[in-house]
Amino acid sequence: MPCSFVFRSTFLIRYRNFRAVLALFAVCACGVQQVFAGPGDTTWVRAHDAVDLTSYGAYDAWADFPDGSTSYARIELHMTLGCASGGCSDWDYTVRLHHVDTVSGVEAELGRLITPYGGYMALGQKGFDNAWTRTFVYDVTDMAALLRGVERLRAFYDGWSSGFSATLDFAFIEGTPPRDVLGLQVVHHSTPSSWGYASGGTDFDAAHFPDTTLALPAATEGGRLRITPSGHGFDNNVNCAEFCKRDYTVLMDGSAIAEQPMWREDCGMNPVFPQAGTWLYDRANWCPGSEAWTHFHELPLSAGSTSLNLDIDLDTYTWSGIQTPGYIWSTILVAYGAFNIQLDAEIADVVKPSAAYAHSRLNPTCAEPEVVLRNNGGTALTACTIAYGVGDGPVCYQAWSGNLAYGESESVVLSTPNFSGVDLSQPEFWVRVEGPNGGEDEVPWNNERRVRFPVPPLYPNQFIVWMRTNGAPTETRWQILDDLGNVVASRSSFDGPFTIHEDTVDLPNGCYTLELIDSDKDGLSFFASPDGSGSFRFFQVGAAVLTSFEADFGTKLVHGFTTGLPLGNVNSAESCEATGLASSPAAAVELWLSPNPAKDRLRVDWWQQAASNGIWRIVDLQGRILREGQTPEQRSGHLNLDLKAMPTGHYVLVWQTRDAQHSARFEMRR
Ligand SMILES: [Ca+2]
Ligand SMILES: [Ca+2]
Ligand SMILES: [Ca+2]
Repeated sequence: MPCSFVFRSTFLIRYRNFRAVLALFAVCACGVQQVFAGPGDTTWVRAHDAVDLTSYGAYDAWADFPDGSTSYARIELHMTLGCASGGCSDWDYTVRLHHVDTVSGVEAELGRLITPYGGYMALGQKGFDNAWTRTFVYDVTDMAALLRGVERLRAFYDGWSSGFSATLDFAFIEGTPPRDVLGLQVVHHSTPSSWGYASGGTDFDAAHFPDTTLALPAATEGGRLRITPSGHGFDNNVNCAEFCKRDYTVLMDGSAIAEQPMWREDCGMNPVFPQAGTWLYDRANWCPGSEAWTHFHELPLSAGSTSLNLDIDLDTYTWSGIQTPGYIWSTILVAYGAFNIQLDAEIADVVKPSAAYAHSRLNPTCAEPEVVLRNNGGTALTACTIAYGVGDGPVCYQAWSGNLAYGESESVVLSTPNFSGVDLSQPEFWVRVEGPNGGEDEVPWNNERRVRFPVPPLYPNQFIVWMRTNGAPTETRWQILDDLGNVVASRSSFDGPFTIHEDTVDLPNGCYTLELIDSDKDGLSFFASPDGSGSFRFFQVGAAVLTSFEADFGTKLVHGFTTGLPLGNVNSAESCEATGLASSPAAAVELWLSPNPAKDRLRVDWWQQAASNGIWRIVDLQGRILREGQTPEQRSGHLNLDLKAMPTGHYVLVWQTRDAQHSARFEMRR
C-alpha cells in the first residue's frame, strides 16, 4: 500500500557560503546589523536530510526557503543519493523529486533519477560499500515562485524494498535571472508513477496527450517546455518502454517544433560501474544510478501572445505481452518576460581534468581538457576567448567561435595545458571565459570554474600490456594515445578466445591515455553475457602488476597516465604554447609600477626581450579581472592608468604576451 511520511525536520538548515559568513562576522564585529551580499553569493537550504527511502511511497520534508525579497540568477537542487541506514537495495528504482503545493496538492517535478543496482554496495564488493553517495544537480531556476518561504518537498520512491536515502539541498545564487518567470503550469504529470502505454498508442494519446489550449500571462515574450520522460516495463513483444527507442513530437499551434528521442545511448559509460545488475544496457532516457534527462524546448512565441495550442505525440507501437509498458512523464510550461541579460557566457562544466563523479569514466587524464561552454544571454554567442591553466602555472588562451542560442551549450576541447604549476597534493584546473562576442560579459560570477582533479599515475617507460580475451575477442581492442591524440600503441586482433596476449610498449617520457574499447558495449566480462570473462592489466617488465583494470567496463575504459616523470615534470607534446598567447616563465619581461602604493593613477613601465603584443590585466586577489587592455607591440614603454574608480586594496598587474608572462603586485591606498 502506498504510504506517506512527513518529516518536520529539525534540520531546517540555512547557511551562507563561506565568503558571506566572513562578511557577517566582519559586520557583526562593527555592530552593524546588515549583511552585504552580491551576485554569485549562494544561500543553501536543506529539505530532506539523509531520509531513508525504505518502501514505496512519498517521503516529505519541509524547507524554509528565502522569502522572495532577493533576486536569484539561478536556483539549483543538489540531490544526494545514498544507501538507507540498513544498506543499499539490489534494485534500480525511480525516485521523483517534487514540490507539493500545500493548498491545491499540485505536484511539480523538480528532478528524477533511478537508483543503481546496489548489490555491490550492500556486499562491500568492487570498491563499493554502504557509504556510497552520488549527488545530482538540477537547474530549478524556473521554479523560483514555488521555492519561497516554508514549502513541502517530496521524494517519491517507486521502489519495493529498502533502500536508499535522500538529501535535498537547494542553492540560491544571487543575481538577475536571464528572464523573469511570469507563469508556470504543470501540463502533464503522471501520478503516482507511470502512465500505461498499453494499447497501440491511440487510447494513450487521447487519455494523456490530447492537444490543449493553454493561456499565457499578460506581457509574455517567450516560453519553454521542460519535459522529462522515462520509459519503464519491458515484458512484451518490443521490450517497451524501458528498452525500446521511441521519440515524441511537440506541436505548437499545429506545427511540429521539436522531435526528441527518449533514449540514452551511454549507459555503458555510466560512472556508477560496475553494478550487480544489467547496468550497461541502454534505456529509455535513464541508466541505473543516473538521472533522467529533462529536455528543454524553446517556444517560438511572439511578444504579446495570450495563448498557445500544445500537443505532444509519441511514436506508436503495437503491444502484446504480460507487463504494461509505461512512461513516467512531466511537462511544465514556463512563460517569460523579455530577456534581462543579453551577453552572458558561462563555463557550465569541466569534463576533464576533473574529480567529479559524473566524469569519472574520462579521468584521470593529462591530455586535452574538455569544458562545457553555455550561452545564458538573449543574444546568440558567436565568439569568446577561453583562458585556462593548472595551479599557478602558465595561462593558456584559446579562441572559440560558433553560434549558441540562449540555453544552448557546446563541449570545447582545449589544447593540453602546461602542467608545470600543478600542486600534486591539491591539483587544481581552472578555466575562464572572456570577451563574449568581443564585448563585456554582464554576468561575471559564472565565467570561471576551478576544479580538483585526480593525478594520473606514473608508470615506467617500458611496461607490458597484458590482455586475456574473453569468448568474443573480435569485440574488444585497445590503444594508447599521446597527448596530441596520436595512436602510439594498439592491438585489435587476437589469436582467439580466452587467450593471453602480452605486448611490451616503450613510451618516451610523456602523457598518455589508454582506451580499452568494446564494440558490443559489454566489456570483457558481464554476468548477463554468454561471452565469459577476460582480463586486462599493465605489468612491470619482469615484475609485478602495475594496474589491474575492471573487466566489467561496458563500452570503453579510459585511463590517463604519465611515463618516466610525474605530472608537472613531463613536457607535453602539445601544450597550449603552440596556440599563440601562451607563456614561458623563462622569457624576460620587466615591470616597474609607480607610485606603489598608488592613490589615483598608476604608471607602468615595461621592458621585454622581443616586441610582441598581448594583454595586460589588473586582477584582484580573488582572480577577478577589473581592467584590461592591449600591450603595445614595442620592446619598452610606459602606460598611465587612471584608477580613481578602483577601491583601495591589493591588486596584481598581469602582463601576458605571446612570449612571456609577468605579474607585479601593487596597492591602492587613499
Ligand atoms: Ca497528442
Ligand atoms: Ca558570464
Ligand atoms: Ca564484449
